[in-house]
Amino acid sequence: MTSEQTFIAIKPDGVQRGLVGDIISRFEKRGYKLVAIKMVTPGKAHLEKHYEDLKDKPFFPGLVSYMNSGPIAAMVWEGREVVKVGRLILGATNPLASAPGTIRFDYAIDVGRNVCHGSDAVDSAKKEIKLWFKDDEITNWTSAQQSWVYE
Ligand code: DAT
Ligand code: MG
Repeated sequence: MTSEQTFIAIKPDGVQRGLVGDIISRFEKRGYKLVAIKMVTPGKAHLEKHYEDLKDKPFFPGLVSYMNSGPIAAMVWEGREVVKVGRLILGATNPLASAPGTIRFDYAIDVGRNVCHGSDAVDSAKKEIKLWFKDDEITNWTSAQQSWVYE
């Protein structure tokens, strides 16, 4: 089975609004496998590093302070094409442009309160997983569902 991993985070607004269970459930029900999860408030420097590609954007300071405003549920999900599909489950960056049925359509309005993060490519997923998790925090397990999800 070809497989990959992605970094998915429920931002402070998603945690405060009680959306952790629903967001996890959407990935679980699709058949993806949760291989790492923790609640974390990693601080400004870590968040600036996470979003370093956006450091010149006018919204960068507000983005970092919003991300620093409470705990984040950080996760690694594994499965076939999970990077691309993870982004589809999340929906478009701007919730007002996102498709019905996506997390950002169902639970968000403003782009600056869009509830969740997902890696945008296999390479950035690898970088983000390394930034947010130590190697020994990522589990290696076979789901009992595996042969019911994959041929
Ligand atoms: P995504 O989170 O979909 O990967 P991104 O990497 O372009 O989007 O931006 C990171 C986050 O920054 C995004 O989730 C919300 C915030 N953001 C992006 N564009 C914004 C804007 N025009 N105004 C305010 N916040 C913005
Ligand atoms: Mg991004």
